[in-house]
Amino acid sequence: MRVPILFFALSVLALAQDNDPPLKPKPAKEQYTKYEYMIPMRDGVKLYTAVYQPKDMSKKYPILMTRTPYSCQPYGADQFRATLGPSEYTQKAGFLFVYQDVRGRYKSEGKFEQVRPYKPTKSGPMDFDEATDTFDSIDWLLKKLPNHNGRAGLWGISYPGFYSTMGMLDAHPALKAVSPQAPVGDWFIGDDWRHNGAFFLAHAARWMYSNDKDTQANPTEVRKNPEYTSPDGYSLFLKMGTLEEINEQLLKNRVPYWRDLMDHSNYDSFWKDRDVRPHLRNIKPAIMTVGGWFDAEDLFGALETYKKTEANNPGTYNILVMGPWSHGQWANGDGNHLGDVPFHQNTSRWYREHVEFPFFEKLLRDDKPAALAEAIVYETGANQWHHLPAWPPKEAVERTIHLQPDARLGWNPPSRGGFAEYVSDPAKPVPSVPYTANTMTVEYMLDDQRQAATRPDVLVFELPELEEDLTLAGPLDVSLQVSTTGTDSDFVVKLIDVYPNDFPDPVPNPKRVRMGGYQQLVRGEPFRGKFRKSFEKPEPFTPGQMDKISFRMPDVFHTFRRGHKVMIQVQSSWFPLVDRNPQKFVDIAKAKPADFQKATQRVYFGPVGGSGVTVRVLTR
Ligand code: PG9
Repeated sequence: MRVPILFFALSVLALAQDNDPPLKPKPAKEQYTKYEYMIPMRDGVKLYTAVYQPKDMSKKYPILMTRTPYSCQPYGADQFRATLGPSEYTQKAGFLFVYQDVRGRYKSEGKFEQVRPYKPTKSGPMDFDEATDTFDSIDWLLKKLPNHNGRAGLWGISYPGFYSTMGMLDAHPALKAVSPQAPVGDWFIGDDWRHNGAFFLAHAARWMYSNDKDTQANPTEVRKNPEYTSPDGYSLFLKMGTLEEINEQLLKNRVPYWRDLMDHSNYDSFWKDRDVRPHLRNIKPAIMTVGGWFDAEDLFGALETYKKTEANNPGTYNILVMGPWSHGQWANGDGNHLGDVPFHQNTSRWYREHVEFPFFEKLLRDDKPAALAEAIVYETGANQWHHLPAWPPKEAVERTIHLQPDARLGWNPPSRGGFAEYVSDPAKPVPSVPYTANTMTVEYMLDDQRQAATRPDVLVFELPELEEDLTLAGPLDVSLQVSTTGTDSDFVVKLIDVYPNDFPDPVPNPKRVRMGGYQQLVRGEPFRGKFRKSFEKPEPFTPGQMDKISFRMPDVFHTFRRGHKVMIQVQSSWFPLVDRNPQKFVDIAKAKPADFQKATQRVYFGPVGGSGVTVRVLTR
């Protein structure tokens, strides 16, 4: 919903820096008393809930709850979390902070289900889902806590972000403010495990190992990290081989959730039941969705949660915050850089103080919305916050960047047709990062792509050096004409900001990074070719025959500065970020070593029906 603040039309808050010393609230134990409860749900199952109550009982406080599958530890009424609530600002202000282990996790009773599907129709008064568990918990807290003010808020990052989204549905009337932060939206199309059907191997392997209770003898035990035998994930995963071998060797075939993912290679009801988007209707609380432009896990979910809530709930207070962040980077620290890229301001601290805190404080303590714009969005490349009346900006204009012969890009289709060709070899996939790592790294989404550009199996296309700043705001629509000599193949498309050769290095420069000619990834996504016609019913390619692949990459808000260049790279592997496509039409979860084969890929360009990326250009 458009927030009625007219002066917020495309305004820049250039002085958004927060150079004050960081706020240090009193230790939680001095300001709060902790209570532990087992709260009964409508079906009798009890959920472990910790309440941190301000010691000053002369006032009434709003409830601010988070629900987690990751444990509310430490347990015990005299054991305190190091910090309380979403930030130092809320901790200092005083809320009734509530932490709950979701159904079936750690100290809560019941059976856990990964991203439990929402049930739009309940089978009876005892039937439950995460929405009813949230409702029942708030209802109980309002009856039992002595000094609440009758208003509740809900927040959470990542998996707890998903539980926040669930709490928005059929919400308790006292639930006034919800902030899903990096929430899961759809696990097959763009979040966590699969992007356009391609499996995010390094992330899934680490997460499954650490988080599935079946890997732990004691269900209340803390999370463990995988026992990788090498820091070099590229050779480690390559040597393990197929997905079946990775399951055997790393997970010892003990993680049921991994098997679930492997049993559902196509977009079937397992995934569709977990797609929260169709249910984002009839939303009553105020919503602030928060995400990071470089969130490796749930960027898709954050953008989709905001957009679908906006589209389907015209009267609902619904705002979006997108910063230059990795997964959850907004919650801690200053947020003044990510990887090699500096932001020159304390973006995370600024957000916590000037956006998140007023959102909860005003709605929950004062019962009126804070003066926040509809879209508080950070423009990467130019390093500026904007307060916009809509996202994406309505004035952004669609234009297509066309792939051209001779490694060029152009704003018009080329006058002659042709193709660029490379051999993709699953035995030597393109490394996903230019350094040694055995997990998906938090900064991979803006890493330097120079090493990739040198590979013969990576196509590189460039626009001439920009004479004016070029700002892109909104989604990127990829359309490729391709052929492969195999029967299945991935196509990874990367939009890159190439810095000028004289771009200064950081001072100090402990990592000895050279920023001249840096190729900063702005957005990149894989597409698993067999899903080009349908995610439900994959189809093989006919070897050598031209075919079309089109898909949408998540929004960007990025300015390529004057003197920089726009680059697009196309490749068929991105390893070990994405599992290797055998390039043969098989169920990849069951692929055997002999299935993996080289393929010659062609990407075509031409006056009609060529390849390109449609962007939204913002002129100011
Ligand atoms: N992105 C992770 C996740 C979310 C939902 C389900 C499974 C994993 C997380 O960091 O919580």
